[in-house]
Amino acid sequence: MKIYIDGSFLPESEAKISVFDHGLLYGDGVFEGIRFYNGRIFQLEGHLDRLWDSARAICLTIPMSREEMTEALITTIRQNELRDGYVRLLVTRGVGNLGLNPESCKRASVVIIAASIALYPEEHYQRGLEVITCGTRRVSPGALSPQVKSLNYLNNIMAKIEAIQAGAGEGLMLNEQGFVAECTGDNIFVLKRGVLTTPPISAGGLRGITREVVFEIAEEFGIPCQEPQMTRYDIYTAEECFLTGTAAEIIPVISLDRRIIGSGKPGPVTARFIARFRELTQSSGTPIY
Ligand code: PXG
Repeated sequence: MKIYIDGSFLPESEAKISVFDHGLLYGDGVFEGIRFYNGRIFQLEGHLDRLWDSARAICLTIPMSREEMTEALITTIRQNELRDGYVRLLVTRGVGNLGLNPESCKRASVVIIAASIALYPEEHYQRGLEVITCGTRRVSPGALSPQVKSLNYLNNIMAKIEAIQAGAGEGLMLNEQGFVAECTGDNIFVLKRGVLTTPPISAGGLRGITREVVFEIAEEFGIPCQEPQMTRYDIYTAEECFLTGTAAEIIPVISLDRRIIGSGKPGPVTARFIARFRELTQSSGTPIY
């Protein structure tokens, strides 16, 4: 594997970041997780928009242009001779001294890892996921906007640990008011009486790129989509439920807190969304080769 660090391509054993990088010392930095399929980068512009927005929100200057970033991404994938996989793109605050002040960091570092992804097991898509509600609340937007895809994912990790300990496939996170925000690394949708619903961004979830693609598919299908404040009740009483994320794509949910959702099997409308999503991943995107 060849890893991009600040313009160089390094083998895995040499791809290292300083212990004085504030990305490590404080989680001070931002990232994106991007997929490429069939030799094309999926939803590249959306990911770059979000990366630049995350950086701007934390006063971090990305030390290259969007065009240079695109070039670096494409070159990294080419160097690894991949056509399908996952890219982890990080921008860290860079090397500084032992103190919070980011001004001690002279230059941000850019790291790009392109890997062939370990997909979620196919049985998860066939059988559907069991989800539990986590006690850990999603961090409040007044403390740190959940729109910043920062290198500090402890809030989500604490919730993920709860889900794992409960033997669940994913964990549902509520906001401080008890409304549904999202899952630890995915957005959530439910279907009921022909309407698709997902929590509004104001509830504290990330504006997921896959979430946006699902809106487009819903429009294509003529399925109305709403973003009301949601509670767990709306999920318990749904006919179908699924999660969306770059890693998971679209994955059916069959229970929440051991209460069966709908028939207890992945729903037929969910299956249509999955099929259309897979078509889009195979047929759209920024060419790599
Ligand atoms: N919410 C959170 C908190 C996320 O981190 C999503 C929703 C879905 O957003 P996208 O844009 O991917 O549709 C994410 C994204 C991983 C992994 O390794 C997690 C994400 C993306 C890629 C990999 O678990 N989370």
